[in-house]
Amino acid sequence: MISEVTRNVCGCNKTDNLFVYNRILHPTAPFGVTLKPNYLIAGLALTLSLTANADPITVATYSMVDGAPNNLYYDNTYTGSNNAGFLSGGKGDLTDGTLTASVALGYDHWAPYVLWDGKSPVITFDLGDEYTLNSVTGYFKFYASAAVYLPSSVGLRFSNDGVNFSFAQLRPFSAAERSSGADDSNGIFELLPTIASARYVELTLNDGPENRWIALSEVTFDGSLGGTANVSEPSCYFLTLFALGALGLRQMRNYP
Ligand SMILES: [Ca+2]
Ligand SMILES: [Ca+2]
Repeated sequence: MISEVTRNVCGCNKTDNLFVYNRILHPTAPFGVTLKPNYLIAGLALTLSLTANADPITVATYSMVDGAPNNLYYDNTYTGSNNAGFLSGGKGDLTDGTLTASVALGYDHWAPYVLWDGKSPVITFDLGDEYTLNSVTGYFKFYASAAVYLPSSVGLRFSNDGVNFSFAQLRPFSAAERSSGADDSNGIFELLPTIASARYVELTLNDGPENRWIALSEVTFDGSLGGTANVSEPSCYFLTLFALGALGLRQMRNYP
């Protein structure tokens, strides 16, 4: 399961990092090379450098089809234009910093959320510049007794020009995740399966089998300014091991 607590800045998961950490504690680097402490420190610094520099990203604008035509289910604070229900050029409920809110007291309390009924909304976020993304977090609401559910999955695509999208990823929600929340509990989930770089991030909230409501209050992004080639988690992991191995080989040359 991918969750926000198992992903670090590098995009490697904690199991991968634990393995690297053990390699450092027990200094037998790849290729059977034994590392001296100064190289271990250098390797550790490199590992840390790969896992640093992730900060919250301020979304410039997002566009999407507005929520269900019912008062508070709209994107009530949206600042951009509304063209027959298509919102563009602004920000609103999904980026206003209100991550969660209780709706236990009734329908009047859904304002912080955008709700869609029986739809699979496509939301395109413009981050204003290209970032290497470490994390995309979605803040959903569970309320099964009011027919509010998680999506079945979230599709992700990425772009630097806002026109051509690629590097498609899918973040499915398991049955256990979809049934994990009681009424009015918050479904806070990591949505990014694999580290990616982009200026534009398109999320498709795929409607669940219930074909009913999805309620979303916020989407947050973490990463570092500047793009890299889209790399996978194993690539990240092997890059770290390769660096450690290279340091070990250099040590062999210096200390025959
Ligand atoms: Ca919000
Ligand atoms: Ca709203």
